[in-house]
Amino acid sequence: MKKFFAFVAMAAMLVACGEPDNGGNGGTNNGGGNYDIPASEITIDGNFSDWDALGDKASIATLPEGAVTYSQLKTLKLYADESFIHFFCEFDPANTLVFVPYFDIDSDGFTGNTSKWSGSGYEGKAEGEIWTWRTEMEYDREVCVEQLEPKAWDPSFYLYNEHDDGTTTTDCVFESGTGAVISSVPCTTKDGLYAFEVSILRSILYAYNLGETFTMGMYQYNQNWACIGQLPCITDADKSAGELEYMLTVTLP
Ligand SMILES: [Ca+2]
Ligand SMILES: [Ca+2]
Repeated sequence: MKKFFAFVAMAAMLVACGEPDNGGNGGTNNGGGNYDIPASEITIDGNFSDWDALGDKASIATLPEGAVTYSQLKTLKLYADESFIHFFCEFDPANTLVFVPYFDIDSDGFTGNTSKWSGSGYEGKAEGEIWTWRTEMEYDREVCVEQLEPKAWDPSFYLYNEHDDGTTTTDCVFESGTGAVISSVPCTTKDGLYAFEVSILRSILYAYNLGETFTMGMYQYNQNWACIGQLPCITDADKSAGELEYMLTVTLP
């Protein structure tokens, strides 16, 4: 639980500081946070030529050839600089509701939650909707009935905690709406695909105690919270052959 309190303290400190200033990043500031944000090689503007310019400085995962379990997420790019962890996603938007990045904070595949990638176990995640839906009440619960418009991603952050008594909990440590995450609204790219780009202020991840390198992967969920996209991923044939599936490595400068 030590991490939890450190995270909340950092969040409170960030919310308390400075005047609004998006600096060189110039993106959609989702919430009410006030930060001085320095310039970055990635500008959150829905123009992805800055990602092309990064070349192999970015870590990139693409959908492999062959049958895969979840196929709607086509490309994931990750890049970290002194201030931000940036990501880019290109995806088939059909029935999309939520994107969730997972962080293997200790780069140890045997610690944390190992239910998503066989070679990586995550301790941190962030959940945010990327599309609006019209909802209706069905009996006593609200259900998504019509996919409407894309929207900027504004997640809440969670830690997966294992306790001494053997139980596990997933605890929210940082709510959405702080402005510490800057996201473009998904826009069309090619062949019916959409893409968006995001910058996460590294300061809000300090309580995750990220090492110089860590691993990160992405899930795309539909309106019923069923997975429809995953990167990185390996083919079903490679899974059957016993290969391990790893998340993507990110190196912090
Ligand atoms: Ca851009
Ligand atoms: Ca781990």
